[in-house]
Amino acid sequence: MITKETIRERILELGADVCGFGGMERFSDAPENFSPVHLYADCKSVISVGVALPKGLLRVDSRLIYGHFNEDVVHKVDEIVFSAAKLIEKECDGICVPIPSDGPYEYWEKDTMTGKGLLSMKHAAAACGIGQIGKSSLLLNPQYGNRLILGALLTNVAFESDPLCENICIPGCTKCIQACPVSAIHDKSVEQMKCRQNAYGKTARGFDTVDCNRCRSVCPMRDGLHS
Ligand code: B12
Ligand code: SF4
Ligand code: SF4
Repeated sequence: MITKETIRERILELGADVCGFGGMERFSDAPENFSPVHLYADCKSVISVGVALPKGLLRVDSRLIYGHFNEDVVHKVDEIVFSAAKLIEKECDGICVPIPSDGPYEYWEKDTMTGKGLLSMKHAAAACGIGQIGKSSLLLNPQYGNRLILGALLTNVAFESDPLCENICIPGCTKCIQACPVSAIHDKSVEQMKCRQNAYGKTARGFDTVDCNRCRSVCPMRDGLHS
């Protein structure tokens, strides 16, 4: 069986910028429906991956350019976790379940337009030592700031958890909360209806747009710690 470090190297070669490992002890506080074992009963470890958007995408109007690549990278992350799942099944004689990076998901409250992912990728990434959730409700990573698109796979192979990551959300800073045009951000979570109605639209031609990413673009940590 290849080592955890070799698997990490191979996942980075597949195109991930970051990769972390977390055992089930890291998910003991997760609500039952959002625990990895709820999706896959034999899960022993979660492997979280992230692909960073280029810094430039947070320096232009978000509607078309950012909107397009934000969506595009979600598919890239899905491809990485799919290939990584096959790699681990082959090299470690384990079983792996790649999880969709964004949609589809089942949970939907129509009245409040509230959806919940099959697995919260931000919580999974934090549990795997990739970052910490900031006041914006986005994951902040010391090297890539809030620019990571996240994905994860579940496996029955038990890997040792990586160390948890430092929290780089700035004490006393509230820029993301102040910048939200619809005051949707409270206590590290987001009122989904307000955000959805403000942030997503279509052009006259029918192309999807991302009309707002202010909580991401105004963050002094958007580029990470050492930019
Ligand atoms: C639904 C959704 C949204 C919703 C809700 C966002 C949110 N903050 O949760 C809306 C439409 C508002 C949204 C907007 C955006 N989103 Co979005 N979204 C998702 C999606 C599909 C599901 C997230 C989810 O389930 N949220 C609901 C849950 C987590 O929130 P909750 O009810 O408060 O959960 C509680 C409990 O369930 C519990 N919990 C749940 N799981 C666990 C696990 C553990 C271990 C513990 C302890 C607790 C716990 O803790 C929570 C707090 O009490 C994820 C993809 C995914 N599968 O994760 C992307 C995702 C969160 N979105 C992302 C992005 C980029 C955005 C936008 C920036 C897009 C844009 N406009 O440019 C905005 C940012 C808004 C913001 N400030 O958060 C990225 C975030 C990347 C990052 N670096 O953090 C994700 C991860 C997509 C991806 N694959 O990369 N999004
Ligand atoms: S994307 Fe825009 S509307 Fe949604 S929480 Fe961030 S700042 Fe608010
Ligand atoms: S804008 Fe400030 S408060 Fe919000 S996530 Fe970034 S550092 Fe934290």
